[in-house]
Amino acid sequence: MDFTLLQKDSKTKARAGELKTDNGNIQTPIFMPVGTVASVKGVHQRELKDEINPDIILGNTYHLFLRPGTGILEEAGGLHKFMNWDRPILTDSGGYQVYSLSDNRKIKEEGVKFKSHIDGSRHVFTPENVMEIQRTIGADIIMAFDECTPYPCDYQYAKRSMHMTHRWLDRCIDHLEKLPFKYGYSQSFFPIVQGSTYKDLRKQSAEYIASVEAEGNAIGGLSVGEPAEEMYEMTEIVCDILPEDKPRYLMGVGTPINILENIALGVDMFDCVMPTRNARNGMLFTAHGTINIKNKKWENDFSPIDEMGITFVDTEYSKAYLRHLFAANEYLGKQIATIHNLGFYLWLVRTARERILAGDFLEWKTKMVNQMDKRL
Ligand code: PRF
Repeated sequence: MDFTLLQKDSKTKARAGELKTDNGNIQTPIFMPVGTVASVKGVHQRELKDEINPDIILGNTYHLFLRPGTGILEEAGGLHKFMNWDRPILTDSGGYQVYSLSDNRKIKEEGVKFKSHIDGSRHVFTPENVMEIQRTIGADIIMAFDECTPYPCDYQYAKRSMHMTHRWLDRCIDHLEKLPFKYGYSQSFFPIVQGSTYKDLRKQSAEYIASVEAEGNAIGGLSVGEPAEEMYEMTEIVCDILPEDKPRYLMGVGTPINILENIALGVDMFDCVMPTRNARNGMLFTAHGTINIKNKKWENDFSPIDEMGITFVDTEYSKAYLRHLFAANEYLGKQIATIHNLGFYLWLVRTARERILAGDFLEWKTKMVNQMDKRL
């Protein structure tokens, strides 16, 4: 993997770059649509490629391990072939899903014991087996096994957990060296900064993560309920320490405004379920604010879903029609809303990149943040 920094913004810490992987190039800043179980919910791969056009998508180790399991993925020749997606994929390590989804999890130095949210079956994740599972899934970028602390989190817990995440990182790295690539292309490994909302812990963690000199670095443990200002403060501290010539990935963030603010602090990569999950609940993101399409006010509004027309659904369907589909609980409503939201998120990061390259990112960001902070 090779990362080239093409432009640094002069008024903010925003950057535009290009990340090259064996399965294709990624223009940064980028948003990665979440395809948890080998599917970006409700969107065909063809629509995803032709209409939404992300350079990379995300999958989840936790889910793919439980279903379909590594046996099937290996037989298929890896996740790309299994799901018919020939562009880059990143897999999260399970170091978050296991805490948010499974029952009865027990975190120890050795690893995490948990019960599947699907059938209650018992499993263990360790730094070692999570590296093995991610080799078999075969994503282009794989993540370290970490503990994502909750918010709020007391200082002593956050400190102990951060040190354990660092020890787990060493185990991930040691073990990966013993595991060859499986499918003829290489995989890059990203470690994850933790440290909750404590400045000294964040600094310490960022320094430790930087010291392992990985091909890219991630920031975890944020957007877990803390105020946005606190998240930005932590991102800034961490980005100022992480190496400039490596991509920075802020995990699980966030709203369109969160994304622009974090780009301004030096983040290059994002993922979040918000555009897809909120779409299924009838929430649409636009350049002028958010829309709850279930609201009665759209009942006889025959104007296009979004005048901007980023994807075909925006201009081919009216708000009144989409509201009707939600009222009637039709699948198509969720599909249309998902395509709209992902199209908008990808437009947002593509435009941020253009503005960084053109030199007027700050002016554009300020205008957009103001505009988007509304409910229509
Ligand atoms: N760790 C991992 N995945 C994550 C997070 C984390 O801290 C977050 C936090 N927002 C989202 N996804 N491994």
